[in-house]
Parts: sequence; structure tokens; C-alpha cells
Amino acid sequence: MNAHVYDLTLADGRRLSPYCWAAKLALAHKGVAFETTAARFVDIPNIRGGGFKTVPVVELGDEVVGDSFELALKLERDFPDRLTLFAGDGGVALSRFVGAHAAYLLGKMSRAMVLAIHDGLDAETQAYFRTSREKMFRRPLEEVAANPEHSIASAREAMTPIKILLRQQPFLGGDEPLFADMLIAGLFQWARVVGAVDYLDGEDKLAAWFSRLEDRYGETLAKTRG
Ligand SMILES: N[C@@H](CCC(=O)N[C@@H](CS)C(=O)NCC(=O)O)C(=O)O
Repeated sequence: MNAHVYDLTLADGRRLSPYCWAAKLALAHKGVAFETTAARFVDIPNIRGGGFKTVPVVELGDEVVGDSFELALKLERDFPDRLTLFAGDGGVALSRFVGAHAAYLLGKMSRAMVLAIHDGLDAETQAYFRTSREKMFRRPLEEVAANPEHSIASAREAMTPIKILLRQQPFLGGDEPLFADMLIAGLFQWARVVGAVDYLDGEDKLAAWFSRLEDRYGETLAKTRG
């Protein structure tokens, strides 16, 4: 069975969404081949005739999943004999915590990236992005991005629990990567694709962890344009 991923794109085809990256890594982990269709922010409401507010949207045979975590749960149910994404029910619960931490980090990491993302979009999508993000941040994008050194330092500080954990084990999942690793890896891949900030620079433990993920999912991570 091949999967199909509606994958968030910049105007030049670069695929940016951290949640789409987490979904693609989960598919790769389970050995499910997939193709992608580029979707701009403004295309999301029209995916498959409507009904979705966010991507990834993933078609798996006759079924459609509109959430990266739900996708990972479904893959775990459908392919129990392949490499695990959760290592049991406790792993699912703990991955939800990691997902919450990823959402928190996304907010922190995005401040220094938000103008680069805006500038990478086509004009129609820029207008949507500016309005929706200014509503989210409650201030103009230029103000959000005004103090990048401070924002980057604050994002790096917020990564401390992950850095401490990676002193003790090769992956967030332990000896092997789990979906928790993919939730966080999606953020670093997003930053890499956008290119405005190198959050791995000077972070030895994080950089070594990301490179271990590249050893396993290099083909997936290299397809930055789908
Ligand atoms: N819980 C969702 C969140 C996905 C999500 O927030 N995706 C963002 C892109 S990173 C999105 O589609 N945003 C649409 C928008 O802002 O209009 C998941 O994990 O799949």
C-alpha cells in the first residue's frame, strides 16, 4: 500500500511543515512508501474537496488521516510487526507530552524564522500567513522577528530537557528512535529547510542525534522538495 501526503510548501517547492516531516518520518519508519502533493497554506481548505484545516493530510488506501499523531497511531495499529513508533501504551502517552513540548518549541523557534517563511511564500499565501500569524502573535510580524538573538537564545534554552536526555541515550525513544524523535526532528528539519536559523549549530548532542536520524531516514529527509 502506498500513501499519499499533502505536504505544506513554500513558493519554490520546499516542504516546510514540521508536522508533515514527522508524518513522513513515521511512514518511512514503518516502511510505507509515499508520494507527496505540494499544498500551500491557502490550498489546505480545498484538499480532497474540503474539511481539513491543517496538514499533513495523509491518504492510506481508502482511508484518510488529517493529523500526524493520528497517522502514527494508525500506522502502529496497521503494522504491529514492523518497527514500533511507540513501544506500547506508555509510549503513546509520553509521546503526547513530547508533542506538547514540540508545539511549545515550535512557537519559540518560529520567532526568528517567521519573516523568512513569509518571504518564501507567494503573494496570495503571504497575505494569509501575515493575517493568521499576526492574530496568533497579536503583533506585526516585524515586531515578532525584531530581536532574533533573544528569540534564538530563548528557543535554545527551551531545548534543554532534550539536550540533557541525549547525554544519556542516543534517541528520545531510548536505544531506537520512536515517534517522539520524529516530532522533535520535524522541527529541526523545518528550520533547516527554511534556512534562516541553524539551531543545530554549536549543539553537539542535538547535531549528533539528528545525524543518527539521517543515517536511518536520510532519503526521506533529503527530499526537501517532495
Ligand atoms: N495536530 C496537527 C497540527 C498540524 C499543523 O498545525 N499544521 C500546520 C502546518 S505546520 C498547518 O497546517 N497550519 C495551517 C494554517 O496555519 O493555516 C498535526 O500534528 O497534524
